[in-house]
Amino acid sequence: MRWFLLFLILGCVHGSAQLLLRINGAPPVTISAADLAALPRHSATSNDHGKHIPYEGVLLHDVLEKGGINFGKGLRGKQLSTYVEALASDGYQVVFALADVDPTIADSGILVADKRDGQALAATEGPLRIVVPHDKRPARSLRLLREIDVVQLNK
Ligand SMILES: Nc1nc2c(c(=O)[nH]1)N[C@H]1C(S)=C(S)[C@@H](COP(=O)(O)O)O[C@H]1N2
Ligand SMILES: [Mo]
Repeated sequence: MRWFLLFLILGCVHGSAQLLLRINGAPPVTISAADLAALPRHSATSNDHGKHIPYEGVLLHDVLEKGGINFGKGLRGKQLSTYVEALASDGYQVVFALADVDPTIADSGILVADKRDGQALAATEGPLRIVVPHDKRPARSLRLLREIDVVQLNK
């Protein structure tokens, strides 16, 4: 019973694989674990100081599309001065241009990953993290992903 409670508490602290998505200051919507599970799976390798680590998850592009970003036949106009900010539960933040996530412009393959080496992410980096496969240094591969904010600069 004591072990059961311990695992229950650890499970709650670690949290389920969900994230908040805020588009242009609107109240955030929750992208639930079920929403994520419904998206196509992709894999990518992160390059960590010469070590290649296999990750799996969903495309950041697909998460943003699910949240209402219309990529259409390719981004245009004000969408090209829009950025995507990823926020972690330790306060770390990184930004990408929305254009970097548009497959008609770049093959960035940026992932919202939930597995490393085929296993669920450890509490130190998950349950979700960003993986930027083509970066030479994993500085933008944000661990402990909590929220994504999409901000259009040119109103
Ligand atoms: N949440 C969070 N993510 C982060 C960081 C951080 O401090 N906090 N550091 C970044 C940097 S500088 C690097 S090099 C990588 C290291 O990833 P690793 O801890 O999986 O090796 O995480 C990146 N993601
Ligand atoms: Mo780093």
